[in-house]
Amino acid sequence: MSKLTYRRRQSARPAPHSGEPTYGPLTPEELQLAVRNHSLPLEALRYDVTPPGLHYVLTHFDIPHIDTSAWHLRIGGAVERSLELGMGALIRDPAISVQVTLECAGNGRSLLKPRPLSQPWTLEGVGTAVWTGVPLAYLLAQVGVEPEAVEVVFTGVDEGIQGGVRHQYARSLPIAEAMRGDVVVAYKMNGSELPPQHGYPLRLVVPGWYGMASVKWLQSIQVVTAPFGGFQQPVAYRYQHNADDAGTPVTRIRVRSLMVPPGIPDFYTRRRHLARGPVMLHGRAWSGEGAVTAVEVGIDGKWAPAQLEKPAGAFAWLAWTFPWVADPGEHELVCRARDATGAVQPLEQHWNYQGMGNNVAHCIRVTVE
Ligand SMILES: Nc1nc2c(c(=O)[nH]1)N[C@H]1C(S)=C(S)[C@@H](COP(=O)(O)O)O[C@H]1N2
Ligand SMILES: [Mo]
Repeated sequence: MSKLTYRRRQSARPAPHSGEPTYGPLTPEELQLAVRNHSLPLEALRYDVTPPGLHYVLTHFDIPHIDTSAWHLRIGGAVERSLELGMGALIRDPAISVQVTLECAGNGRSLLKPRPLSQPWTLEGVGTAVWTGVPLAYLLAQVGVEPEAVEVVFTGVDEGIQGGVRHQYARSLPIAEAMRGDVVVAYKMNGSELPPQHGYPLRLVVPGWYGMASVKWLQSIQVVTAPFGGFQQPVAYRYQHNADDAGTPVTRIRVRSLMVPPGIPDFYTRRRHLARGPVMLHGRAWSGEGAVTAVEVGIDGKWAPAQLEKPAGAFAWLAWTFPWVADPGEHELVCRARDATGAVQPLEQHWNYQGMGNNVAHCIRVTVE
């Protein structure tokens, strides 16, 4: 892709993925993405910390194969002294562990009508892990950020073409977010080295932000004095009304809750079947904007508050429970959460051009025998 085409595409604000939103059956391209990028099976909401194979995965291009003996993290740009660090040096730096719920900004996309063509998530593009590594703020203090710095750009090893533009996956954070004490340059997930699909050997984790900010396979950290203009920022990950709308950037995770489906599933339809009588409903709730303050469960349209447990961290999901006495028939179970900003999950999906930040209430239909 020539520079000229890139500029024209940027100004025309193209669909970052693959054309106009559409109705109708999933395309072969969506299926191909769906089998590469898997979601959290809802029954795994039971775990406070998601076992790595059950945590959702989203990778735009290919999972790189990285030889750590040759790999270095470069830190530079508008800094007093640039640094190059191998894994050996990084693991000798002070470390922190943070328990964080990550969610893909495109979660819920395939439920939209019309549907933006991209990774076709239903509602399960989420997971919680304990990430261990060096605080980003510590590394930035080591290199000395120049006063005119405005953002920090994180670049992954992985390269591909999106929206006709060839690039390495890269995202930036405003300086103030990059300086937070809980943003981590992580080399461990749940106490073990990062699995290849989650960023081995090193990734960024930005608690509270949708997943796109947490750059995997980290290769460089560059402090910049003007806003980053790479593809994944001014073009992708925007709340847009249409292709020509510049939109606003996608940042923090909107409040959401999910429920462990009760009973047993039908193999093909996943419809739930359960026996009559008392049943404890379980689920999780999280928000990147502020603490979750309430979860309500609606049984056939009648709402009541769920019992909340304490989350393991400011940006980790909490567990909720709700006792229900199931009587024979067809029922609709819905959960919705509220956070400290007063935001509540909507009962209908918000539509936007890229299918970003949808946080519709979770609805499960059950048959009680
Ligand atoms: N280098 C790189 N980092 C990346 C991505 C990517 O494609 N390449 N995908 C991003 C997106 S969109 C999400 S939602 C999260 C997913 O993280 P996970 O696969 O560890 O769950 O990684 C982010 N970091
Ligand atoms: Mo994502």
